[in-house]
Amino acid sequence: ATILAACTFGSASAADLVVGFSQIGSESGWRAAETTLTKQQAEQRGIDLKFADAQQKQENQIKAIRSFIAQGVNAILLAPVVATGWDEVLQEAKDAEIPVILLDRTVDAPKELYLTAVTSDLVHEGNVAGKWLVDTVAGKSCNVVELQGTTGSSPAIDRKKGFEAALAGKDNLKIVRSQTGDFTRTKGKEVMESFLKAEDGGKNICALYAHNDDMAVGAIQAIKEAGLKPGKDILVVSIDAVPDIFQAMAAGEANATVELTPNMAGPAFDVLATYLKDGKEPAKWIQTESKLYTQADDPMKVYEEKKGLGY
Ligand code: GYE
Repeated sequence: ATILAACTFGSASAADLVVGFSQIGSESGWRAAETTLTKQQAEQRGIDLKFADAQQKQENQIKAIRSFIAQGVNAILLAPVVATGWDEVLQEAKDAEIPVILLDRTVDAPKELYLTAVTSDLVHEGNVAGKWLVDTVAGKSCNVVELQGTTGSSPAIDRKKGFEAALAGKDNLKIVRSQTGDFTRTKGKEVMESFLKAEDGGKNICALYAHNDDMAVGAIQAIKEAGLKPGKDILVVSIDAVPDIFQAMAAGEANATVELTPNMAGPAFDVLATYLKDGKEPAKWIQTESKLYTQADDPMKVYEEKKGLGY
């Protein structure tokens, strides 16, 4: 894997390319920023980007890919909503000699069916979050509730795996409830409400681990409505590092987040330009960085910096 700085704004000449982008939807602030940046990066490079929003449905993504193939685009960007069910349509793209680059999520398909995947190390992100919680609670007993991402998506699978690996062997920490909030604020709030009701109003809950900040922000609302103090009565750790989580941190209502850059398209367009120019195949994985932020990292300053970056 090639590790890239969080914001790689390459400017490889990819002018006149036509690229189809099958985007999952706009379920989170992070995803909206990824879309904004992808359009900006295409514009900067003179790429004609055909954008398709799948409203989080795989069948819409498959339809969009088939449409891009019929249009004869030069390449396809795909943020795969779930990890399985892609082999057939990826084979169709390969047969049409149209390279596919995966953004921010991976697929369970043979690697020769896509050119490369630009993603973070999703297991590592969950592990960083888990290690932060282990260190923060020290030996204190702590019941954890978990808001999972979209069921069957690679981030939901891998962030769970990494978090559980960090808690392995720590008898004082226990995940008592775990359910999908589908990466959205609304669902995150709803599911957290059910966790609070099921856990004696939240008295037994010491921490929330949310697979993204949007679900954490929704859950923070639910914790407050239950009369508890998020960030104090219930620790809050999540992933993405979107601006709103830093506002919550500054208010003492969230504790930690693991950064995911929304600029996956910059590196994708760079390797695509090189590949289309001289056929040089990139590594199958271009890994983006993951950085832990806590309340000690001047959250309002980070909030201001982030606001300008596509959010
Ligand atoms: O964390 C979340 C979005 O695929 C890793 O998808 C990405 C995740 C991201 O809904 O905000």
